[in-house]
Amino acid sequence: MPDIKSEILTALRQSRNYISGQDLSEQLHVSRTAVWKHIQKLQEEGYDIEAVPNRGYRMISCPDTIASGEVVSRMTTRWIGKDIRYFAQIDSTNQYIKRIAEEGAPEGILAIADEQTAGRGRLGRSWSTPPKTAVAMSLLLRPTIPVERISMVTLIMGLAISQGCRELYPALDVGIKWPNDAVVNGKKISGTLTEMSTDMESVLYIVVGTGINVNVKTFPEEIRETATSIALELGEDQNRAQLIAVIMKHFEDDYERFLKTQDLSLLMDEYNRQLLNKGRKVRVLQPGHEYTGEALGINKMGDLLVKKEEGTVEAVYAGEVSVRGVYGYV
Ligand code: BT5
Repeated sequence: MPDIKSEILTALRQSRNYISGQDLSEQLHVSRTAVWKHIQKLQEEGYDIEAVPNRGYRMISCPDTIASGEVVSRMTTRWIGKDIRYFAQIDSTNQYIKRIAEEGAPEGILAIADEQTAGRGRLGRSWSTPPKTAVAMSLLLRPTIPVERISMVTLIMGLAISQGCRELYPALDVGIKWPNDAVVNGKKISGTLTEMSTDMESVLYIVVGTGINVNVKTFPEEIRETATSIALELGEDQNRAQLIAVIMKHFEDDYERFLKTQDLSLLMDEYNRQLLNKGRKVRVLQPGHEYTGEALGINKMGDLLVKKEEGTVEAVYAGEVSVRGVYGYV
């Protein structure tokens, strides 16, 4: 449930002109004094809110914060992220969601953090989330689908990130590197790690965790060549809360389409249009079975179809293997 603070932020953002204390107090069912106190708190947090006697309040600018009030006030989803847990610093948002999922937390909860001290990638790799410039977020879902279909959710989040970036930043040339990366100019701006807990053959819960380099300016030595950020590519900082809200809206729509068919048949065309590997040479790094071929696109199971040199087409399953571009990262 949105709290008073995020409702005030939503109202200020929606009105282009001044909104009176009286209107706010009626809209939110609290006293004018309470409205004023919340406005003061927001000003202390860095919101530039003008207060003019007899006219009311007007938001001039807001800080680049992903504290829950700011994100909640921008969310337009139906059920995802209605409960947001914000952390200035945490080990890993995926770990946090796993902890609460084990205690029975319901699906839809979104954890977001300004910094991770032990962020993780796929296959035991690590993920860098420097303070206050990146986004680290994890979503708790409890789908009733077969275990082998869970890896498709990683592709859906990859698609939602690419869609969200395209909607907000038309100048950013973003695409997807199968299965989970969002890539700009051949460098990675985002990755997704989906983890699950199962009981015999059913899924108890899944955690979909995403890291996005939004306003990050420097990277650790070992990823300097392969990582970039939205701000570095566009030349100016971007609002992280707005990006989270827009991605979540796309994810919710895409995920609901996925649940209808339990595969990617309603999403694969759009995914393939944004897939950077398509038509390129890739090297498939499968334990004990490495080969090179041309990536054709995904099928409705989310497998990458790779045409080998001798002409046969292999479907590469997202859960177990990596692919590398032969002439670069993509
Ligand atoms: C991923 O793994 O791309 C999944 C990353 C998921 C991170 C999120 S953050 C919120 C949630 N909480 C967590 O603990 N994790 C999730 P993979 O495809 O394995 O890529 C990992 C590789 O990307 C590393 O080995 C590095 O080479 C590189 N890398 C690490 N940090 C990076 C960054 N910030 N930007 C670009 N590349 C990075």
